[in-house]
Amino acid sequence: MQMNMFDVPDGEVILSDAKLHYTEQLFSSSKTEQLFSVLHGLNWHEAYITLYGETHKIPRLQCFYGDELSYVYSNTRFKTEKWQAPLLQLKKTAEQYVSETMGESVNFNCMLGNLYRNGQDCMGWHADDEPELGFEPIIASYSFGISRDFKMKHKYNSLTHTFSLNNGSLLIMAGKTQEFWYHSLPKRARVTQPRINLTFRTLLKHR
Ligand SMILES: O=C(O)CCC(=O)C(=O)O
Ligand SMILES: [Mn+2]
Repeated sequence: MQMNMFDVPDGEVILSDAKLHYTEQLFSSSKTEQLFSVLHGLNWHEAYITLYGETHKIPRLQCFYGDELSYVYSNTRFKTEKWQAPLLQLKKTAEQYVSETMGESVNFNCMLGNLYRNGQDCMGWHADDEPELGFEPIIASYSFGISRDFKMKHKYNSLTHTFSLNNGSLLIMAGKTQEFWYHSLPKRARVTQPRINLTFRTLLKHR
C-alpha cells in the first residue's frame, strides 16, 4: 500500500460487492489550486428535473463534455461540449490510474461535472447504472475544492461507508459497485466553500 504526502493510505477500498480505489492527492497543491480555478471556468449551468409531474431545480451546477454524443442522466439530456485541453489531460491521467490500479484498459468518452456551490448543494441517493454505461461500468471521479462526504449504502443489506473526498483526489468505482451500492453527496450546513467533481465515464451508445 502506498502512502501519500499526508501519510494517508492510498489504495483499494475493501468493501464487499464493490471495486473501489481511492487516491487522496494526485497533484502538488499549486497544481491542484490551478486546476480548481481552470475548472471553475467550465460551462456550468443549472438544470431541472421533473419528478411525478413537478419540476425542480437540481441543487448543484452541472456540465457535460465529451466526444460527439448526448447523455440522459436523471431525466436530463445533456448537450455535449467539446473536450478542452485540461479535461483531456485529466481524462488521460484517470485512464492511466485505472490501468495501473485495476489492470483494466478504459477509454472514457465523456465527463459529467458537478459544481457544489456550498453545503446546500448536494446529490441524492442513486447508482450510476444506466444501460448506456454498460456492464460493470468504470467511473473515475475527481474532487477539487472543499472536502465533502460521499456516502455509500448497499442496495440489499445494511452496510454503509463514508469517504471524505479531498481536494485533488481520485475515486475509481468499478466492478459491481453500481449494481450493489447507491451513493450520495449529502448537504452539509456548515460548508460555505465550493467543490468541483468531475466524473469520467464511458457511454456505450452514441446517439
Ligand atoms: O460529487 C460526487 O462526488 C458524486 C457525483 C456523482 O455521483 C455523479 O455525478 O453521478
Ligand atoms: Mn453517481
